[in-house]
Amino acid sequence: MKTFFYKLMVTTLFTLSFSNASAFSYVDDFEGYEKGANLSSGYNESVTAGNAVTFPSGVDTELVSLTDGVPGINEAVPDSPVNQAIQALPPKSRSGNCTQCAIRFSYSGSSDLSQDAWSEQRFSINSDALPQGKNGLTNFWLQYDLYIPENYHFRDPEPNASNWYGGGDKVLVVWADENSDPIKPMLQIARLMKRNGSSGETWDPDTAYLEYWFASFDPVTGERRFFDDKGIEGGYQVLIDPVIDRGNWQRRTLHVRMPTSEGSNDGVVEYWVERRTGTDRSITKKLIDVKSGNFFGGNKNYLNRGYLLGWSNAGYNYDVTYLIDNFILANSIDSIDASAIKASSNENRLPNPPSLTIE
Ligand SMILES: [Ca+2]
Repeated sequence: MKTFFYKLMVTTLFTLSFSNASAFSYVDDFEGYEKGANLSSGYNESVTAGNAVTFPSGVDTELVSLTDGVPGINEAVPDSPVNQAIQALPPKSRSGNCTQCAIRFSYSGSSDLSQDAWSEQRFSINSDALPQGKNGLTNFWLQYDLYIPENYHFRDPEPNASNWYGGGDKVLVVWADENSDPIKPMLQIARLMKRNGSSGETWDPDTAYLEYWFASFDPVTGERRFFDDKGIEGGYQVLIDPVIDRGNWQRRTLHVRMPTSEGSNDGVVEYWVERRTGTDRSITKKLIDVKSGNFFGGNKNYLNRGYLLGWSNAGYNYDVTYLIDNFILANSIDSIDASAIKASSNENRLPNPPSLTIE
């Protein structure tokens, strides 16, 4: 299989150039893996040698079947939403027994406000899957589904702090090459909570606001430079709205196009969240929209690694479990569900049906 894959790549390279026709696309709905497999310890690499993307390590992640009920989630989880971009492809042949399978992320809660929490899943592009001379993707599309449980909460570990916002919990990080090298393109998306006001009033409890930054190598100083570092001033974009997101799936999509040169300033960063994915009440909003990025990465002008979720500075009062499914990493918009990046014309913030009252 691996040999065949290699030959296919070589043949492709001889006949097509990477820029116009050599599509890179990896999709994974996690079906057919072994139920309960520990993704934190390299399980995926052991069963998917030759895959274009592997999930080499993580923290407190495992593969679970939604049909069995998910440990740590009390409610019945709605089936993973269909992603047409995955559905259209032939199913992967795997020997495991997991159906309606997804990655479970377990965060441990504590009544101690100083206690952080941690769960994450790393992913990495297999260099064998790239054309010779390419180390990563300069046009990077990442799409995945995230389930936000009914007991999701976002506590304030420092309720007496004077900053209006706090937190900084990791949501998604992507970068080039091994993490030990600090000077390389690296994009981090995190989330902030809105703290109590000066007179003790609470604003938007449990609402998560987006913050992000993008750093790359500065050829002038030889140091890391931050292209963008947007927190609360970045438009007050809501990442998790507890009223509509609890008990639902979100389809999240990140697009990064690296600048073509140091002086071109044509880098792109875009990020969309589709809420209530898989229902007839889905709504989509674009949370990041950058079209003039100057984050050229020099000889590392690409992305090839990342992790999903990650460290929670705020921690949790009690255990919270998230799910991720329908993972796509590609170099073309053609490989993702493009319907999930069409912004809705209005933001229908109707609550979920169980709490809707008609008078
Ligand atoms: Ca699945």
